[in-house]
Amino acid sequence: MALDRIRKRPEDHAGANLDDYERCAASFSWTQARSLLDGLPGGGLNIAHEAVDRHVQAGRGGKLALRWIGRDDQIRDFSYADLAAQTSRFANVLAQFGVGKGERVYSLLGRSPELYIAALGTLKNGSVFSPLFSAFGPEPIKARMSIGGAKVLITSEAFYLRKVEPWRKELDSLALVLLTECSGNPPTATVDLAAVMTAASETFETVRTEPEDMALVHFTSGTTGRPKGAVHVHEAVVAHHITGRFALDLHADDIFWCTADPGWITGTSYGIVSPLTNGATMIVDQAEFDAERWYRILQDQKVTVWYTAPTAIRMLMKAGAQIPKRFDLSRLRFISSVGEPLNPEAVVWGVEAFGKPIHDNWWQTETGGIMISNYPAMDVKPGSMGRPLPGITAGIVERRNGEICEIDKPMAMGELALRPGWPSMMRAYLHEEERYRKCFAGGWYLTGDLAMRDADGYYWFVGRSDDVIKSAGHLVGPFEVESALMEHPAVAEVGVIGLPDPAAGEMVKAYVALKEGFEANELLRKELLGHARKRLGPAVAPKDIAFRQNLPKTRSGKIMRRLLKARELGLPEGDISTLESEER
Ligand code: 6R9
Repeated sequence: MALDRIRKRPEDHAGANLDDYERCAASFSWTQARSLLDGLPGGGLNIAHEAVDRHVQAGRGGKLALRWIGRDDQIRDFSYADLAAQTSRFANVLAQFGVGKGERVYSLLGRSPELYIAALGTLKNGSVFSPLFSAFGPEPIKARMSIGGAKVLITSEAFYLRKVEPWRKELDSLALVLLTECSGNPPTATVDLAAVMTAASETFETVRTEPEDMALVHFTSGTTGRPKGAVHVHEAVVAHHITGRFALDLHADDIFWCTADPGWITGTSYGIVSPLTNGATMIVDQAEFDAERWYRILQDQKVTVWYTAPTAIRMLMKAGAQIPKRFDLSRLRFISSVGEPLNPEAVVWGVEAFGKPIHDNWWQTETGGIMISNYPAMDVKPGSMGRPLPGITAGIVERRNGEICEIDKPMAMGELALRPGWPSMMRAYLHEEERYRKCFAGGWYLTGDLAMRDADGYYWFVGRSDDVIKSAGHLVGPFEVESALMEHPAVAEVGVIGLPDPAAGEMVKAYVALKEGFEANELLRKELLGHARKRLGPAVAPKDIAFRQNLPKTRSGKIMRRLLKARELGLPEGDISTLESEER
């Protein structure tokens, strides 16, 4: 079924927060958005206060804040008052160990209640929270913790022993390791979190943070170099709050399920902060994707707003549109997706399976919150990311004679750019002044994505302007993968690219040239795959490796990933004027 527009009728969006896009965008101001929140006495602002304690102080402490569903279906409920108490305990634990304002607290946890408590407790203590994805292997963990100067790590005993302990001594800054799921006596130089939590007090006065104080560091990947730590400040909460209202249509009586892991920024901005500041009930599922399980959660938990990702939607599509028919999904009011291109077929499939379209939206680790979105009260054009949030000015730009110019022509391709100044914009890449500066030109923040805007102001994603890979929603930096493979004694050179994959969007593939004396065979291929998986973890490691005698390189010796990709896919090779002659 080809559909160029899914029309919205008034009954489709009765009571929506954003009931008239044009009017709302015209009258919007960030000052007004800020006035929806409390603030701390004397002009301070703290994300955890807005997410949790504000509701308790206003008499809403009994409301269910977080329902956690364990892998084995065990349920643990936390009211806003429970969350306030638990996060205060955690803040007290940090304070007792001398962890202060601005110091970095990392998590390496699956989606356990401790992760959510640690995130908010860290912010209460005025410290900076940096969640790592638990599917990372030791290398990505070590790189991110050393860039950020981690002072504290909270992780499970099993993760600690496998992924951190072997290199811990190399990280001088790491003073405290708090362990969950301790099997007995905690290993040397670690602390059993449960024991210190029990002993800690349930009251804690939120440390006074200023709007511009650092709150969160989320790591993202570029084409080259080390991972980039995008710095977000407490002021970001203004954007988390208002974009949740507008783009996800969050209301206080919603039951909201964001399926993202907090190790990815979506799982923090919208899997912790936004639903809580909006006073909703949020669902967290510890288990990994499973089609039946997901429909059952939507049904049993009476989920009203659901925020997920294209890879998951494609997997649901694969399982068939008949399965959802077996479940009562009548409470589901709004479905939304982010992270990769959402194919028009998926939007239309949503209508078939759920009786409503899936609303795509676009943003990045750097933007901290949703920037472009489809809204309840706006027609959906399947395949389009929608229109800028109120308060956000977007444009399509190109570089002409070194100057950044806006392209006004409908459906002309250029780089997607945003006018800086919204509250959740990153304030820096940690210790990477130059890379940060390069993101801005001509009064724009340049996103690195290529896009088009149509005559109605809808944005259409075209692709990325760099070599970063988006696999199952996660950004993978080719350089990080190449570096891990280069450590293997057999590897002389390596180029890593993303190839189209029907489920994951893109699949990481490495091309390896071997050193003299090594033979390209299946055994070595498997060994290299295993080596990469062990170092990098399953979320980052290549799924496939091919041997090449020579890799295409520029005259300056850089591997031309683009050319590798074009050749693999049989596409035109484009400009190869810088290509060093190669023996094929
Ligand atoms: C939130 C998040 C950002 C990059 C972004 C773009 C891609 C995100 C998209 C999308 C097409 C969408 N991306 N949303 N591409 N359609 N709706 O994903 O952050 O992990 O930093 O990735 O993801 O390429 O630049 P992050």
